[in-house]
Amino acid sequence: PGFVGGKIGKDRMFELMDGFLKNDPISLQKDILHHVEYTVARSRFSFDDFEAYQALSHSVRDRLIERWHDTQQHFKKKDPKRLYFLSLEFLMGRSLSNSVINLGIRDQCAEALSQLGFEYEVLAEQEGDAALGNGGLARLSACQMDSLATLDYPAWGYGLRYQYGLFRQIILDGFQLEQPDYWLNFGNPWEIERVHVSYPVKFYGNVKEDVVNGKKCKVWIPGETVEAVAYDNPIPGYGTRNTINLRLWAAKPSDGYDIESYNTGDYINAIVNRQKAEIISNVLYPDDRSYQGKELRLKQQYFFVSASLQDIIRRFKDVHGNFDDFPDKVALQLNDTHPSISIAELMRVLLDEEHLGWKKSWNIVKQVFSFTTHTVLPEALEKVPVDLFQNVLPRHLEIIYDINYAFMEELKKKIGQDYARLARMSIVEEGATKNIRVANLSIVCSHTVDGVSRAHYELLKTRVFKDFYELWPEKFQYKTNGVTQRRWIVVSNPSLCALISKWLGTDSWIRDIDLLARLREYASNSDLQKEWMMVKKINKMRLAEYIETMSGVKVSLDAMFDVQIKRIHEYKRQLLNILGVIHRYDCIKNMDKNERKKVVPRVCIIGGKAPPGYEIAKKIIKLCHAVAETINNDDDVGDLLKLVFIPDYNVSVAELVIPGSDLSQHISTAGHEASGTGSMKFLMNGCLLLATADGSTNEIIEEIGAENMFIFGAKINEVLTLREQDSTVEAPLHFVRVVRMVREGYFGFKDYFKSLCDTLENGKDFYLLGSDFASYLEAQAAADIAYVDKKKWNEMSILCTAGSARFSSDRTIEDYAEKTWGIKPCKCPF
Ligand code: T68
Repeated sequence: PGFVGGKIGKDRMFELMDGFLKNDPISLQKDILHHVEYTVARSRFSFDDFEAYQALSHSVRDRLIERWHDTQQHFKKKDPKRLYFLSLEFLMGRSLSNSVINLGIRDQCAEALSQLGFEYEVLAEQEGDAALGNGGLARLSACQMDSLATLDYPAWGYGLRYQYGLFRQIILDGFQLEQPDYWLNFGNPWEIERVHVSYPVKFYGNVKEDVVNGKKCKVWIPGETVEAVAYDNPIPGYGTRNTINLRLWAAKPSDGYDIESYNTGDYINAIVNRQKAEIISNVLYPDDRSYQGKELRLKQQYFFVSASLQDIIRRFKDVHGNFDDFPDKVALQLNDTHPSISIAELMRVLLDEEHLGWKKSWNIVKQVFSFTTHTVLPEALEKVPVDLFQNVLPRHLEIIYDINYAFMEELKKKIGQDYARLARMSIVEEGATKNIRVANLSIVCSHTVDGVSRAHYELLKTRVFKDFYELWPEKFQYKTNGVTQRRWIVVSNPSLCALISKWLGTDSWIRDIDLLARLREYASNSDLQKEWMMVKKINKMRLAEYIETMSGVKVSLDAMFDVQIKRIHEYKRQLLNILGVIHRYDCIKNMDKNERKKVVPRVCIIGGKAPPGYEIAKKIIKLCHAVAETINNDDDVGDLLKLVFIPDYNVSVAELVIPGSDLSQHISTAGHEASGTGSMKFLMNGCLLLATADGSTNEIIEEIGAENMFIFGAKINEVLTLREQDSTVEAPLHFVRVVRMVREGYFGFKDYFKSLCDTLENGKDFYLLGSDFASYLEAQAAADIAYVDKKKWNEMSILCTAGSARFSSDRTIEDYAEKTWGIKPCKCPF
């Protein structure tokens, strides 16, 4: 469509608008003051930091909107194949700093503000953290959106606009308490409400037979309808005009809702009932990896999937007369199984609404979906009880049964009467309660199944999805995860960013990460090393101040900052870390004065949220606090050892902590972390890794070299055997001793920690802390030795950054675009 601007014409319109917004400091200043007065509605002579943040954000938002419009117009004109990234979780964190960096207006904003008497950094700190996700999976989605925009791919993200994000973690007497995160309280300048983009989403009811055009078909008569309203979040690329969209859906009562109550005159109750519709998008489920049987969770999944597909199909039909081209124009990416009902939903739309018939519909469906799985734990695979499905989505259940029937028939032809294998592969799990296995549905109906690291892929092939791999080996691939260097170096570590650009003589690495490898040449250059160390020191100072504010503990900058930040889970083994700290403490206590002089001082930092219902994880947090209380108040130990827990870990906290770390721990029991992406952020920031050979670590070893890391512990293929031996092999004495200290109440709370100790002893040590303990301590000792040799340490640190290029999400996304989605860049002209 051409220009629709009324009678005045395009040129006059531009004149009136004064062209595009300008990015010099004066123009920015004018815009900021304009927004202070007319958007924030404060006097331009009196506004505070938060109001200045709001006005600045709106000024940045205006610029995002211009680019967003141009990009969408361009996509529309070119009509390329588009990727739709479906994810129930996005951990975006803050948007201001990221946006100004990607728009290339950071310095201009800072200058504009400073003349107005404000400091850019202070304003950036005013922003809350958008935490619409749990952990790795959700932050990965955010990093991938940044790469999709930067690399000019015609892509959109779809998700849910939760009113409550991931709970806030409060620590009271060392115990975790959860508080609601009502993140929208202070407004959200980064979203655009689209009151006119809304779709009805149906639930419950029953299915009837009907005849359309002389052909039998099914009609779903819903029992409830809820309206999905779009909120658009512009995602700007770096060094490009392209700005893509993250469309999040909010639930609103539908107009047709409960008409009967109105008619019966029960006006107040009718309104109250209407309001209940909003519950669907109220709250993000904290990941306890067991949503089985939760009706609201299923409704959330279907709600966002149904609205997204209606939107996608409408956009497609605007341009295309029939569905033949659909697979050439649309790629649908399933971020884990959470959006997988979209398979049945697309099938339903094509069958029941477009009347394309089974064969044609199925032929389309199986060409458009790709599925990425993020877990190795079989118990984390989603299942939905058939009864629940039947009640909430009766027509979808029928369709899934039909898909399964066809699949089982095909399978029998291939493998014969191997009933055990047929039962394992069936989408429907038979048993006391019948379940839909969502992963099986996703594999059967997707053209590609991706793992998130090579090790993960091997486990998928040989264990988790072995039956499916043997049937369709060509479907299985992997794309090792990556993180965006824009957020994790440029935004969060500006000093390092400047240093890298200075030594490379260019800042092109921000878009072309492979250039980082050239730092290797200078790894032993003493000038670079000096500057490198200075940058680390500045970041450690910032972190030390934060630690003191949050926990009251003063830490020495000469100490090695040793960090483990991630969700708390037994398999991630924060407990191993704490037991290691206890061992270190115990050793120091038993040293004489001279021996103590040789100890490398450490600040051990742990942070992360435990799922609210996960008792053992919560006990680990409490243990950390109890041990910290003892160590940090022991004058005997002083600066030689500190243990601190950083509360309410989130994206913004990570941005502060990672640049200030010397060493970071990624110590999951081998074979349990599908990939891990925290390690990549530390690596980029020149922080050394102490890690097990799990998930993506194996690939990091290939890039950095084991000699520049501290690798320990059992390998993936040793874990099963070790587990069988566990009850017969004695745990090392050091291990027995530290566990006994906890068990016998050295740190207090003896009764409370009993069940935690029980997970480690008497053959129950499932995550193999005992059998990995000795080699863990060796790796820690090696880190101490390396830290003393500053030259060596700096060289290793530089080599970490230099070797991190492979772990940019730019590489991951290019791989997906080419091998899984079949999409090409579509660059909006400047
Ligand atoms: C993580 N998974 C993996 N899941 O644990 C991690 N799960 O190894 C990997 O690097 C990362 O995904 C990215 O691929 C998760 O974060 C969840 O958060 C989750 C949420 C709901 C239900 C199940």
